[in-house]
Amino acid sequence: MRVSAKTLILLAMLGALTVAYAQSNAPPRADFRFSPQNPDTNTIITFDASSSRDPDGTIIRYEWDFNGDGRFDETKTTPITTRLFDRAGEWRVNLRVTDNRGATGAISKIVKVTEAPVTIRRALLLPPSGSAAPGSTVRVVITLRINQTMNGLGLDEDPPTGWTVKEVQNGGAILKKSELQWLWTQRFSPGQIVAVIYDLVVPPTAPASTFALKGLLTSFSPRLAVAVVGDSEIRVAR
Ligand SMILES: [Ca+2]
Ligand SMILES: [Ca+2]
Ligand SMILES: [Ca+2]
Repeated sequence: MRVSAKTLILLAMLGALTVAYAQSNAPPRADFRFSPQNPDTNTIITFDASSSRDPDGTIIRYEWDFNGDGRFDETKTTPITTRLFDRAGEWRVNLRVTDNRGATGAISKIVKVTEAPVTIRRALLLPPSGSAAPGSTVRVVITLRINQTMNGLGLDEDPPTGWTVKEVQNGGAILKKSELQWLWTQRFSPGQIVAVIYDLVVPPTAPASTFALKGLLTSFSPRLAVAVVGDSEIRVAR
């Protein structure tokens, strides 16, 4: 069979096109939403990037920079994440998505965070493994940063049922131990920091499971009731 030069050129062109097609990869388009729209420093914000798209493949990585410094603070393979902002401000949140062939897309949005009258956080001091053993002690540190003049502050914590509580530091409050409730009679001024510390003893009989801690901060003036945010789960491993 004789193949003309013209046919050979056509075949070569077709081959090049096929290679180019196989190698081409449309980049993904990044997009995200967040809610609520007007968070304060005690609001857990949900960031949802599931409206990001890759026209010819799938998105395999979501990288988040929450403080606009260009360094990613969190990398996930799923599109939804949450964040608390400790300080008020207009935070630039950057998202970079990566598709299954390594191409990226990015988007940036501003999240306006206002300052709550009092910013409250719970921190749990757990072993490096991240879980607690039955019979061990977990230290709980609750920090209040006062941002407005406040009167009649109260804090109520609800540890898992059957866990023993040991008071460590009451931050100038009166502790009603039966309720695990702290009450302050004094007036607080902006800039004051208050720390309440207590220890929780994991029952020796506790099953391997995850236990939730709940807390509520209330104030008489301004009238306020806000859930304690921050660390809220203790994983028990046997
Ligand atoms: Ca792609
Ligand atoms: Ca960052
Ligand atoms: Ca309580």
